[in-house]
Amino acid sequence: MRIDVVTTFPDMLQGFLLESMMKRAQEKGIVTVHVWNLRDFTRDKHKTVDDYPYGGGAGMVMKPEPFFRAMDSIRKAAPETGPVIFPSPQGEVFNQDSAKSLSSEPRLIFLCGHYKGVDERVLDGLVTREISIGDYILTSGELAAAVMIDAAVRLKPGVLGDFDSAEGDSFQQDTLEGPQFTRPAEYRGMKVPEVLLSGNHAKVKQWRLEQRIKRTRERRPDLLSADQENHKKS
Ligand code: JA5
Repeated sequence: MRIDVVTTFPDMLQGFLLESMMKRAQEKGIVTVHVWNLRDFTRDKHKTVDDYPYGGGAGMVMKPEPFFRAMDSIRKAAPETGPVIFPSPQGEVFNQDSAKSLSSEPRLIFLCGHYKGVDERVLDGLVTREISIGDYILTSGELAAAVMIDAAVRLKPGVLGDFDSAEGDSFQQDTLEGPQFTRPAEYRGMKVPEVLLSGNHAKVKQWRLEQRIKRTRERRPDLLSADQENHKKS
């Protein structure tokens, strides 16, 4: 999979691309990421990427030309097709199904906005998916793009080891994770639940399922289906 990101703040992405899962995915050759600086596609001395809004009003709007020129270069650099994503609170809301759909694309292109927004012709002429990562305001699209990239890339075969494979994750199984403990068995008076020290694997498994369901019922009852409630009884 090839990922291209167009941004006025390349450094906002570099850190996360160089660490942890994203680093390993690139080392294994499962994904290649190219970060493009939008200012490299300006043609004026001051590398201007924004301008005043037609019709007036507060805030600046990102100019269309640098985005169109960047897309010309990106498409020339690699021909693979895939969605052109604009992170925006106006978009469809991202979830684990969205992550799965992105993870199976051969190519992802993210165009990151800043300031008040982007000239509508960028959305009409270049963008194929406008995606929100939730109902809150961010200053720019980079962090939202990073969230979507992380969620998608970790689902690609071979990125996670067998050990922490995505199979058991929350949402993959529609319940939250239960509590986890490691040594020591007692710390500052706080004890690890007895069942986990018992060595009884059947009891441990049943306890963990109960804990997941209890936590999900308390915190995210919207996730709980009748199916999982039935599991508990059996
Ligand atoms: C702001 C110009 O879903 C949360 C999001 C907030 C936000 C996103 S996604 N993009 C932008 C942006 O501001 O491009």
